[in-house]
Order: sequence, then structure tokens, then C-alpha cells
Amino acid sequence: MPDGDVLFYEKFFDRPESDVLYKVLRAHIGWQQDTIKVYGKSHPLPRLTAWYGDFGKSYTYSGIPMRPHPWSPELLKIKQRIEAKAGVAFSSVLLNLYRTGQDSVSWHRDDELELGKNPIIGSVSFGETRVFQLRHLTRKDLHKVDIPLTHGSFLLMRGPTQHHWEHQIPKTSRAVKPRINLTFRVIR
Ligand SMILES: O=C(O)CCC(=O)C(=O)O
Ligand SMILES: [Mn+2]
Repeated sequence: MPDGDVLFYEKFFDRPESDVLYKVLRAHIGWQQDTIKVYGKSHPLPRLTAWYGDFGKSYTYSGIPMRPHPWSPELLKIKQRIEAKAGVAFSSVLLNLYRTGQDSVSWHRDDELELGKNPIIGSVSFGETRVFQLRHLTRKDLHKVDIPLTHGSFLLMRGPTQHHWEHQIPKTSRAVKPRINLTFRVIR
């Protein structure tokens, strides 16, 4: 990908391990329904979210200030595994729960100021496969990139990616089971 640095590991966590992590996260994460304000009107986000991380690293996501829950043992286990691969220390994780095909996240970049100049995003998925799409911000000659984020997969975005590429998880009319995504971040 021009202007991007994206790595994908399809079976980063094996099947039995992924099955257990999905169940534990589904049951024990403090999932919440957040709202976003558009032109002064509040709308529920089309997914549930939760924010975990190092004490004191608070973060604003889509205008929502988030105070992290402390790390849980299973989150620390996942974090350590991907840190060994990525060679960075993540300080926080935003979790998303897509309950049905109608849950989604629309086009955006993870370019919040707190993430520094070239944000490193480590993205782990469990449960239903959903398509992760990337599109270049200005170069219309480049095709969209579709990456099916499978159960137990790990996607690493780094370098200039967040400057030049937007990403989304589109809605789907297929009957799909829930999916959990964890995006680990480094808050400066
Ligand atoms: O669910 C995903 O794979 C992407 C989530 C995402 O882009 C975000 O939370 O910033
Ligand atoms: Mn994102």
C-alpha cells in the first residue's frame, strides 16, 4: 500500500485460545452504549465500546472523553502477545462490540493528537469475521483495500498510514454473529 504500512496476521491466536478469549471478553468487559453529538443532537453509536488502559491515560474518542478501566488479566495477556510482535508498548485499548450486521464504524482515521505523529494501532479480532476497508484519502486512482478480519487475527497499522488512509467496518445485511475488536494504542 502506497503511503501506508499495514501488516496482517490471520491466525495470530489459535482457534481454542480465540474461542476462550471471545467468551471471556463478551462476558466480562464493561461494555457501554456511548452517544455521539452531531449538530447538537445525540445519537447512539452503532456498537458498544469500552476503554481500558494505564492509569491516568485518558483519551477523547469522537468527542467522547474516556477514562480507562484498569487492565484485566486477559487483556494483559493479549497485549503482551501483540507487543512481542509489534515491538512497542501499548498504553490503552479501545474495545468495540459489533452485535449484529447493523453495527459498524464509519470512515475515519485514528489520528487523534494523543496518539502522536505516526500512530501505531494494533487491532485484534474475535468472533464473526467482518470486512475492514481502507481507502486512500486523496488518491482516487487507488483501489479500496478489503481485509476480512477473522477470528484470532491481528492487524498492525503504523508509519504514515493514519495520515493517508481512512478505514471503516461497513454494515452488512448478512445475518452475522457478534464480533469483538480490540484496538491497542499508544497514548503519549
Ligand atoms: O472494528 C474494527 O476493526 C475497527 C475499529 C476502529 O477502527 C476503531 O475503533 O477506531
Ligand atoms: Mn479506527
